[in-house]
Amino acid sequence: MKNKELAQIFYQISKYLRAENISFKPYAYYKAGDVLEKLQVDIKKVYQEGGLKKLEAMPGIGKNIALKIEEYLKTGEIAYFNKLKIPVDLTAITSIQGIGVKRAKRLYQELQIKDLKELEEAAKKGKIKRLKGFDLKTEKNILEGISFLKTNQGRFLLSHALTIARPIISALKKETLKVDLAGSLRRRKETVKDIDLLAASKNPLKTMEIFTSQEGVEKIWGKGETKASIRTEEKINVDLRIVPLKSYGAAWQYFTGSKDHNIILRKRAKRKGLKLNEYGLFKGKKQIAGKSEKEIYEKINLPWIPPELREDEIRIIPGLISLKDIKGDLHCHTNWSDGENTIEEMYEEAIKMGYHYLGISDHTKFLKAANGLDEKRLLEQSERIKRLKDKGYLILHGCEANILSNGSLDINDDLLRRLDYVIAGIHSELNKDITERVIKAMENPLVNIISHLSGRLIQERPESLMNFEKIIKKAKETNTLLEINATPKRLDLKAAYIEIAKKKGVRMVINSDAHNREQLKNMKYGVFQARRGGLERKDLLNVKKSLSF
Ligand code: DGT
Ligand code: CA
Repeated sequence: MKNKELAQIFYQISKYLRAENISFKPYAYYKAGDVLEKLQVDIKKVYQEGGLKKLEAMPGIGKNIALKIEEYLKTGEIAYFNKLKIPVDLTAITSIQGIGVKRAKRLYQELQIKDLKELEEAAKKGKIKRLKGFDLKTEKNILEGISFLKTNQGRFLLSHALTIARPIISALKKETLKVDLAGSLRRRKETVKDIDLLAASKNPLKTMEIFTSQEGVEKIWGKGETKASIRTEEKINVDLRIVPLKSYGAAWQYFTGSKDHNIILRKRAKRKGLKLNEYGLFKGKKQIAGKSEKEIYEKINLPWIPPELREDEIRIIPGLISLKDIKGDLHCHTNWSDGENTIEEMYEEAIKMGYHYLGISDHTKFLKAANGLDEKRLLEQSERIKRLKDKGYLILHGCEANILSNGSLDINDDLLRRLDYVIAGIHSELNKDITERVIKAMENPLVNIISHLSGRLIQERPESLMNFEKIIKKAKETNTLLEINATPKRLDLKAAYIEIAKKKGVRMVINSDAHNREQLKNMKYGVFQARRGGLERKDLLNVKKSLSF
């Protein structure tokens, strides 16, 4: 199918156009990419059946884009894209902090830099700082960014790996008795090395055949009756193990890990005179459990432990948060700032998801690149939202104000006072100690929530320097909520911080930070992270069905 290839091209066109500050068009291409990526039928078939007309009838596909799809299906190329694109590994280069598409283009035009290796060489030779608009700081950032990337190599972001795993599982479902995720992916680690799958099947050879002959398999490392390994075109390895039903629970437990957790369980079993391995729990030669995970945990006097908690110690948390507990989202952006959808569209999606309310929190004026709202536009937005509230919309009006260098906010208090709540976040000078800035912001009684505290981007940007203990203490004292940001690249607070904040009695809120309606669904990643941090319902604000600050 050409769907994915085309989607990638449209995403790239969108990126290039955005870099040129062209309005509307980037979103149209982004949307078309999204539609194609999710399309279940082959786009070629759609075209063969009904030509341009049928393409145009698809949601999100206009005439212009339909013509480009036709061109691609006929010639394998899109001239418009060829003209725009540069032979640069954009994904890699733009993953460096401070390098967007625009700068990547200039680096190519002026220094012919095409990939990270060439970028590193140029930075080491001091060539970057000599370019207009670049300086020593950019050069330093580039070198730091590259060395940071190197330490993370070979691991995949949780959301990415889950997206790859889902269709594989669906394909296997038809041909198996049971099939499940295992390994770090089931434990919802921030990043995973590979995808571990487990299945039970009446016909293992046939199941393995389906597994290894799927679309998107780039390489088959091995294929037997109990184990097969492949690499997908996304360059991630997938292992599938097939076990008999009577050992399924034991194998699922074993291959879920973590290794540390397995060691703890095995020791517990041993103390009771039992033996635990991937085939089952044994008393002498007799298997006394193994069909389900639950019976194994029970026989060694433990409740079933959720995978997110299976790390290096046993944690039993009865009120552990789950996705269905979430009743609303308090952090999202609309097309009033840098979001892609209207307030109404975001709200519609939130209601579709079963939420009881949605908080709108656009950027404020310091973030010019994000079209941040100044006092006047924030006031206009507040009037608009008031009209919607009058119509019965359960919207809370907030904003994501910027914490400036000295800890003050970029919007005056009189205006903030008119809002239902205020989020404050740091979006600048992330490479300096942020402790005092955050503390000063929390001391402002109008600030209710601190967004994505550490500022890290997984595999891209390390967290900012901060005295976390001190921040936690102040959050408790001022009754400020800490956000668990669910954006897959952020997951900020990280699990270890969530655990500490919880112990100190600081309340938290899980927010998607969505910039379009689809991204509201990122909430689940925040919930995974909160579960890994042992968060209970009582620690969380947005489990309540109605809110007031
Ligand atoms: P990853 O792949 O690095 O993201 O993390 P995992 O936890 O998925 O590790 P992986 O794929 O090497 O192994 C999957 C699970 O299999 C692991 O979580 C626990 C189990 N396992 C693998 N090797 C061992 C071992 O030597 N001892 C024990 N007790 N368990 C193991
Ligand atoms: Ca793994």
